[in-house]
Amino acid sequence: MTLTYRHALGAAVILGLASGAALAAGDLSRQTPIEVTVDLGSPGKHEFAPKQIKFETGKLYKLILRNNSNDPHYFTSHAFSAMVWTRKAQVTQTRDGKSVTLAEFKGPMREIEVYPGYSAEWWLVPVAAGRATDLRCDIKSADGKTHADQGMTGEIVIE
Ligand SMILES: [Cu+2]
Repeated sequence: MTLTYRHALGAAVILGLASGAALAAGDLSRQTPIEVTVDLGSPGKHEFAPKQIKFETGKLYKLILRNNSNDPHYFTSHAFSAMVWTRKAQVTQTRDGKSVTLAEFKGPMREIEVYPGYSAEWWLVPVAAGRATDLRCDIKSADGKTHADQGMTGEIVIE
């Protein structure tokens, strides 16, 4: 019994090695990520740059949300979050010229807030095509208006 089991296991390992490439090709989460950078605000301006973001279904993306402004900003689109599968979100920092990961979050993502001078990475695979027109930042300014009211809105297209 033990011998048979070992034999079967050995065969499975050999088979696994032989078909490793084919298996990896089917695992969409293990692709080399396509980098997409979105600037959340710029000094004195509340806006997403670019304002329209494009993705394709089935590809792994590293969506870099970079905040070079003086205010915190949200990246909120519930329509978008419902059309993607999240591999992880992570916070990185540059130390001695090298990117170091400080934290990694696993599970579905709804929105991300990025603080001034920092960036966050959202690793995702779009699983449905469509148009999300609800991208916005709902942070309130001193005058009571949200950043979205001041133009910090955008659109995400998944083809
Ligand atoms: Cu904002």
